[in-house]
Amino acid sequence: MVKFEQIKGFIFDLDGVIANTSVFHAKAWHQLADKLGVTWTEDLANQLKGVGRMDSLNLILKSGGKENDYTEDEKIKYATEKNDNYLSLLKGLTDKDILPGMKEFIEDLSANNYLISLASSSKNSPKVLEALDLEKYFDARVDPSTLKNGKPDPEIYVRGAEVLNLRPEECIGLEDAVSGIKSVNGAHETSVGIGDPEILNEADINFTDTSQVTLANIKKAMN
Ligand code: B16
Ligand code: MG
Repeated sequence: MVKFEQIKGFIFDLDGVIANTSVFHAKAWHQLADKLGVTWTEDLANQLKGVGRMDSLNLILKSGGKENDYTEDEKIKYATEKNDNYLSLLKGLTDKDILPGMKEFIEDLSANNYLISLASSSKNSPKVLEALDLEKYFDARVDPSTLKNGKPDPEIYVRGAEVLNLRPEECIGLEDAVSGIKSVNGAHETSVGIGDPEILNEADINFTDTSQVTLANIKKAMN
C-alpha cells in the first residue's frame, strides 16, 4: 500500500457511502424482481450494489433463469419502472439522510485541501448530491453515461482520478460494494471498503460503518 502522505485526492461512491440511498435502490429492485417472479436473496442484493441500471436488470433476470425472456424494449420499460419507483422513494431526501460522519469527513477533506470527485454509477447522482446539499465540496464528477464499462471494470475510478488531474496512486476510492472495490483496485488506487469486511474482503482498508471513516483512521491504517 502507498503511504498516506502520497494521497492528494478522494474519489467517492454515492449510494451506500455518502447516503443511505442503496436501501432505496434495493427496495425498488426487490419490487421489480417480485413482479418478474425472480426470488430476491441477500446475495442477489449484494451483487446489484454499485452496478448500473441495465446491468442490474440483466443480473436479476439471469438469477431467475429469465435472461432470454424479454426484448430490449421490454427491458427498458422495466428499468424505467424501477427508476420511477426509486425516484418516488427519494422524495423528501435532505441533508439529514447523509450517512453518519460523512458530512464531517467531506468537510475535513475540503479544509485540508484534498481534491474530491464522485464515481457513482447512478444517473441520478446529481439530483441526490443536490438534495443532500453537498455539490459544493466536489471538484469534479464522472458522468456514468460516458463510460464504456460499469463497475467492476476500473474505468469509472480511472476517470475519477483523471478528472482531478491526479495519478491513481495519489487517490483513495471509498466503496460499499464488491463491484466498486474491484473497480478501485483495478484502477490501482487505495480502496476503502465500508460495510461487512467479510463481503468486502478485497479492500485495502475496511471500516464496518461510515462513522469510522476519518482522516486519522485512514492514516493509521495506511502507515
Ligand atoms: P441509477 P453507486 C449505483 O450507485 C447503485 O449502487 C446501484 O444500486 C444502482 O443500480 C446504480 O447506481 C445505477 O443507478 O439507476 O440511479 O442510474 O453505488 O455507484 O453510487
Ligand atoms: Mg455504492
